[in-house]
Amino acid sequence: MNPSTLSRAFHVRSAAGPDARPVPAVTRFSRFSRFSRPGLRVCAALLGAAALCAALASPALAARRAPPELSVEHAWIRWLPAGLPAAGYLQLRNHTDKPVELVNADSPGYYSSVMLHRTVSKGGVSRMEEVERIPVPAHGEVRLAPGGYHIMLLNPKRTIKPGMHVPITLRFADGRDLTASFVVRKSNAPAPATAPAAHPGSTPATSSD
Ligand SMILES: [Cu+2]
Repeated sequence: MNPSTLSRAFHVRSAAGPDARPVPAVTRFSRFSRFSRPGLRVCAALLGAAALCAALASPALAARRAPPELSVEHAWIRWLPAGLPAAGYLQLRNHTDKPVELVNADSPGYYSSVMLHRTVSKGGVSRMEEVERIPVPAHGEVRLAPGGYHIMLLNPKRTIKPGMHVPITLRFADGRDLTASFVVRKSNAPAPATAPAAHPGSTPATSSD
């Protein structure tokens, strides 16, 4: 122990109060000589704590690895020039035992108005109508695709171009929400091929542009 260490030890002991006396150096060294047994006990305690931490962490790891309850695939936006309304499409899967309902969507920072729409054809005439909810059956899926359900995107807040990725948050009747990244495609681009129902996977909840 060098002099500065000793002086620090003395200082700490003195700070305990005016009556506190510094421990003689001999006593301190004798403590070091007996350090091996308490040291082992400390190590054992640390190992026990590590094991406890691992046991506590494993449920969290399992939860992280669990498949998502809802997932989005093939999310894309059919883009039109000059800030015209665009439509968002996706394949939405419900992996739970209960049906869910998509009731809203928004895209803050990208579109100031987002609605759920459906294209309906009557007498050879197609028109769009707003829908309050889009049901997704238990262990089932719904496809939002041209000619049917879609997310209507109006009044872009910034310039949207093909190739960009736009985050859209899907809001469900039970309070859940899911943000997916929609790739912007030209208006004449074909719809991406949708996967069969058994195909696992999801769109990460991230965005970039
Ligand atoms: Cu529409």
